[in-house]
Amino acid sequence: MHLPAVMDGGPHQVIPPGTTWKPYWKVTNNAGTYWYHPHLHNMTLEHITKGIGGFIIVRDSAESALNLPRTYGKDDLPLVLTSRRIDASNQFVVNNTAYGDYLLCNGVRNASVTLPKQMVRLRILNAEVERGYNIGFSDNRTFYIIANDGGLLNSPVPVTRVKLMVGERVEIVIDLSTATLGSSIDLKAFNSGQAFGFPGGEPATAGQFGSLLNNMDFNLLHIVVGATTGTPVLSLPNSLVTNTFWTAAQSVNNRTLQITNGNPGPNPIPFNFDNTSFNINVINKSVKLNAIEKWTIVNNNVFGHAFHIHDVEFKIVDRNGSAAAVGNYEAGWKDVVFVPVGESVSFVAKFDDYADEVHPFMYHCHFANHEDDGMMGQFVVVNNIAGLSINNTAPVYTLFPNPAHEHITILHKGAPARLYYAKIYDAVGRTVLMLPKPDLSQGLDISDLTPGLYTLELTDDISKLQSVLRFQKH
Ligand SMILES: [Cu+2]
Repeated sequence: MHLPAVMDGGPHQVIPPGTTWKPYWKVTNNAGTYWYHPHLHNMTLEHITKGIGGFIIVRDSAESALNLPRTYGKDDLPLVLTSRRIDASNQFVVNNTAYGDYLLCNGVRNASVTLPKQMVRLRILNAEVERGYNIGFSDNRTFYIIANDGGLLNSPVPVTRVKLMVGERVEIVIDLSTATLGSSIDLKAFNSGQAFGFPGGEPATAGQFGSLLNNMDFNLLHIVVGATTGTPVLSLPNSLVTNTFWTAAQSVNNRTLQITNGNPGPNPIPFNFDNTSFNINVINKSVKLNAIEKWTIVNNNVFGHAFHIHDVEFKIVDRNGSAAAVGNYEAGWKDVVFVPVGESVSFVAKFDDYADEVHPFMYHCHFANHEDDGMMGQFVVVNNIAGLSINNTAPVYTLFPNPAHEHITILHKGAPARLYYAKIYDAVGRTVLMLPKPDLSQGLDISDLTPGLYTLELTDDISKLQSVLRFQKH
């Protein structure tokens, strides 16, 4: 999502046990289907496998003005697709497993649903570790793509198949209005016979890159046609929204990232960018606030990858240097793009609104195993204003009342302090509260804390210098 980096929850934002982290932001993304999950480095595969994640469905006035199915659970269903391997103790296998053996749709095996005899919208997320899906229906019918990762397309795109890689979302509409009541149809992955480099096309049925679902067609969701609802949508609008995309000609900075092999050796790191594996202490790229940039991801490696970038939605402008090679199924705003083996993809994005020299945003392969192994980098968006004088002394804060019960007021020169971050530690040094950019106009809310002595670590919003104060909660 487009939000301040300090609210983004990247690998830097560890939430210790027993701690509450309170990010907040104004949602400015287009209406669309988004999702969240933890981003602790080296832990993404395990966290996603164990099921921590969820959808964020954004609505807005442009989408609401259209005659589209949007009744949640009736004619508008989010579908999270993934698969799991299960061990002899009926536990999810976490280690050395790129592909599961059993497909789960919204956490259910052999999922089935009754959908009304009318236009129905499916918001599909690929939440796999690595597997891609070549999605279609058992009767090979035409369906309509209405949205990519970052919102509605200009107009519905008719297809019979759409490839969905890890992290990607697609909103589709299917027309069940002419189907026979009680008949059924299957949403399927047509994954047999894919070109080499399609994740899940490998022939093996066991081992790290094997799976009982590899290189075959399998069901995602069994659909039974039920009765029409009271106010059905029976046709699709010819046009949806008018997107204004950034163009390659507007780019002020072109970057190229090579997908490369990591260091071979006893503990090999399979993939990275520009021969550099992720290092939490290294900022890989610096982008100027408001810059429009073109990034080209070149994959002269041995397998396909799903490139994802935080903060922005981008427009794919070429594949292998050809604008015509960009599919109309991926013509909208995107934040994940598949880069097949031996190919390159260019996209253009504008890095607006949020500058922060301390907290970075991430870019990475969205295959969780690749990301965990170091196929990730970080960038800061910087706002270099000439002549800006940075105060490099820490402000002196006033704290009252102290002891306090509900709220504690933090003032700097008589006004509410402007903080980049506030952290509260208990008497034994445990972090209990982490507050990025807290609004201190009403004071700091300490009502949830148990009585005791606390340490307050305040990071100034301008100088980023830290001050430590103590208070008592009664
Ligand atoms: Cu990858």
